[in-house]
Amino acid sequence: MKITSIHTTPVLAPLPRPVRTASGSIERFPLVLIDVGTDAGVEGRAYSLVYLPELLPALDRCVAGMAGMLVGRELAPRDLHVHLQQRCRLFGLKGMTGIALGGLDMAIWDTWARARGEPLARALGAELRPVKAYYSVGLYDAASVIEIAEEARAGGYAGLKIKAGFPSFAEDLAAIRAARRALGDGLALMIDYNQSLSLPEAMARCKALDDEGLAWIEEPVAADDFESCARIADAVRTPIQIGENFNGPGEMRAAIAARAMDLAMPDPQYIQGVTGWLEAAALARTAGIPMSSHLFAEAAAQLLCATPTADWLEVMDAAGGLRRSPLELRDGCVVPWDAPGLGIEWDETAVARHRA
Ligand code: SMN
Ligand code: MG
Repeated sequence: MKITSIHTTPVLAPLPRPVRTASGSIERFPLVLIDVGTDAGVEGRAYSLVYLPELLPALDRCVAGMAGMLVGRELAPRDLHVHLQQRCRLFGLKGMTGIALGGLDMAIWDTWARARGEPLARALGAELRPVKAYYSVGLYDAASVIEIAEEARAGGYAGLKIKAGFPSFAEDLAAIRAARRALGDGLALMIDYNQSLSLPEAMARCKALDDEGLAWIEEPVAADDFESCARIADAVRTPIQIGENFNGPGEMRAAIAARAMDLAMPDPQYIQGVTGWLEAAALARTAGIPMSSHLFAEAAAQLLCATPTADWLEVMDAAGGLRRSPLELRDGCVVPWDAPGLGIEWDETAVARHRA
């Protein structure tokens, strides 16, 4: 089966509310939808995303340019991944090219699984099963976080992740304690500093939070500062979580070697797609590290079924406003769709409405 076309559509996907973090705010999610056509009539799709609308045109052109390297080739996901890696070796697969590779790789694997009429997880040799999920939101203070915590409970999630990194630690602590009170003891609570702290400030705040019963503290310092992450992980009992910024499985291997984290949460596009995720899952298994997901809930629901140390699925549903089907939550878990591939079907009216 050969690839005959790959089309890209830049969109600004609607969000129920802006995602405010200590390192910037996202009002709508800039996505590049990727649609693959084959000479057998099988079609597949996925998407890439970037956090800044100003960069959406560049990502769209980058995905389209790399897509052109695949048209006319056999639909063999692993071979196509190697081909793109080789073509881009001189230029490098960091940043825009890395996320374009990730999005294209997801779309190719989706098409491959659809050609087999199976959900991706089953086509990879794993059975579908519910995956515990947490509701992921932005930065909320002690007053506004209560409504968010109630939404997490009402939504059927097993946990809630809030952003942290207010100007004062007292504000962080107040929001965390308010969320904990509103959640009760049954739901997990995680926080995410989005790389906003210096090492001394991170050490102070993480130590001061050690008795708050947090499931993890995420990206306290710069994501690529593995040495500082390792020092924090050594100094506090609360698990330190990083991974959304691993540019491919090679960076995850380096982070594991540096003992930078207790937990890992690759992003399906940054880790360079299904191919990169499967390599990362093997690294997590050999290192005994629980592995969660970042964004891309549709792909994560399938991939975590095929991840030996699978932990949490993050639900910040970037593409939810463009899809025909909502994610299905049951008993604190996302139930992966028993549909071919990743199961993404676009609502074309919504896509047209939000086209950039
Ligand atoms: C995050 C990062 C970028 C966009 C949205 C959310 C955050 C997370 O780091 O872990 O969800
Ligand atoms: Mg994060």
